[in-house]
Amino acid sequence: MDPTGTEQHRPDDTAADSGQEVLRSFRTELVKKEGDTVDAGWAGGIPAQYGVAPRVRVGRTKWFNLLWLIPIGLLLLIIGIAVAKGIRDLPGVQSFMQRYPGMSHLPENSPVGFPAWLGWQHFLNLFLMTFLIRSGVTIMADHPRFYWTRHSTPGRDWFRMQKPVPPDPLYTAKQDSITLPDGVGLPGRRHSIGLARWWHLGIDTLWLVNGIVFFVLIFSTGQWMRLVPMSWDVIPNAISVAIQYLSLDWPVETGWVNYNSLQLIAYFLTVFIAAPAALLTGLGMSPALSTRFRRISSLFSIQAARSLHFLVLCWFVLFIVVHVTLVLTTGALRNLNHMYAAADNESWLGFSIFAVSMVIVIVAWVAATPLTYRYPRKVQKVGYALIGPAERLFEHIDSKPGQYSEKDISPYFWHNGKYPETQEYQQLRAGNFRDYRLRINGLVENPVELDLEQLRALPQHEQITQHFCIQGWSGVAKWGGISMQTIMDLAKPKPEAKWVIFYSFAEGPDTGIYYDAQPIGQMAYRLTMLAYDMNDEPLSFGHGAPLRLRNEVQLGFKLVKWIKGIEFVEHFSEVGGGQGGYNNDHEFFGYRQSI
Ligand SMILES: Nc1nc2c(c(=O)[nH]1)N[C@H]1C(S)=C(S)[C@@H](COP(=O)(O)O)O[C@H]1N2
Ligand SMILES: [Mo]
Repeated sequence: MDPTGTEQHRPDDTAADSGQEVLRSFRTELVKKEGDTVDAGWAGGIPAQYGVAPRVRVGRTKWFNLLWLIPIGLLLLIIGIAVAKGIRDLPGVQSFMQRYPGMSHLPENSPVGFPAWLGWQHFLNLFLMTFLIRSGVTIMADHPRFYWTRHSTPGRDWFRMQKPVPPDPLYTAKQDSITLPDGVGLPGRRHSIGLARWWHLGIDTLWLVNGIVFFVLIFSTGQWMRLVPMSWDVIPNAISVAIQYLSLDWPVETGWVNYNSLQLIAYFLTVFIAAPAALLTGLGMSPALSTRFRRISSLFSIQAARSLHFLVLCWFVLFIVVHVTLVLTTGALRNLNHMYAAADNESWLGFSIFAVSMVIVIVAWVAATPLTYRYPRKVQKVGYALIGPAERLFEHIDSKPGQYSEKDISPYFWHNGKYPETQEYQQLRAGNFRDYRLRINGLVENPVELDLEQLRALPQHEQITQHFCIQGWSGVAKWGGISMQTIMDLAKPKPEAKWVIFYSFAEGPDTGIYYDAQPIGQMAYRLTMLAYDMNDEPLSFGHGAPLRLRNEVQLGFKLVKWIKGIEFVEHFSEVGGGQGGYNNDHEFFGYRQSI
């Protein structure tokens, strides 16, 4: 590491004049982001880094490159066609197909045709899904690995789009992140997860509203009967349809009245299984919910939720590819009239409406990334307006203490962030933090400076909890230190104090020290603490020595490491860039990201 030593704000005779020093705010060491756009200097000038083709682990150490699925899929398709053609004329198959022509009977009262609202909902769904998928993949690219347990142990990932984790013990998750081409990701640039999350969570609320309207309408109009298999003969009928497709003698299209059974199963799975699963697995990734609902999260860990969320995406992508192919190859004009003109004929009307809607989709697709780079602050604001109410709801969930036991502690705990390089910090570290002082000031009755001995003399608090980095990895560790309540009892915040700022010795990627603001209400939570020990040893350099924050209803980026000061303020807008934290100021994260 290169000690730049650009900051020398702690005079050597600190102890002597600590009387005034204790009142001095560290906010002068914060640097505002220059220009509110995303440009070449993004995230401290992090260079583009493309990952590797997606791979799935087979056995303990072998990795299967998923690009092989393309030739394998084609080969299987050809074999399938040959087999279907070969068996279709066999007498047994013939009588099977007569018995099961490919469609289940509908109830007498089921509706015929498609209402216009369905066309609108279908379009909105498609439109919103383009943003959801692109931003979702961008979030994935920030930690391009998947795991099944809450430990994100290198080599135990089941999927990766990145090389194996190098042996460097201080390798960070940020170094591990990968770039997506701008038109693919939303926005796509390496480590643009803050903006991708606004898109993902913000659009998601709209998608949910559209979905709720859809469910209400299909149940109130009887349209649901056309989407739910009501007899087991749907299975032999689906097999029959599969034989008809594969033997290239396709079933007669009757979608206006009744879907064929294979179609029915695909639609049923998409509407009633995949869409709710997308929501549930999404919620399963919430740190606030997973620490609160311990029982569920011990069976269904945050990493399992993230893996399943990704598999749901794979289902949607597969569905979209097959669905679009079949719509366009089984009588495109009639099919497009069904969904876009609510009519069952072969005029060009449906196609024309479809074409206009596609222009809208394509323009939005092409514009989304450049607009995000130009107006990231707006994306942050609109995203927060959309998802903020739900986030505020979750952040009032206080988690229970004693979350995990010793045996749950992760064998590997990722590092993240930018390490402190200032001379001030190097000197303290060289002196084993003998000269370290934690400064607590701002809107408090009793501003104080405490050295490590004094901190260790305060009542000790321990907890075993799960850390969740916004990038996607997690890990369980035991933390030892001081409950924030103890600090509050000592410093006595005034009634005007509503936010607590934590300042770090370390700079962020864009220069200026790292900091974060937290609502004072969360400081009284049983699991909010300052940690000086990790897994029964003094906190290591990489994990934040000598002191770091733990607040278990917040994501990792809020948990400032290498803390040098705590300041109680009325509102965070007076501090730094005014957005509530370093990543909020510089990378457009949210100040409330409990989910
Ligand atoms: N000072 C400082 N604190 C920081 C960061 C940082 O860059 N600087 N990164 C944060 C992020 S993004 C995470 S996930 C956690 C990582 O903590 P760990 O390295 O102990 O796993 O620290 C947080 N605290
Ligand atoms: Mo993080």
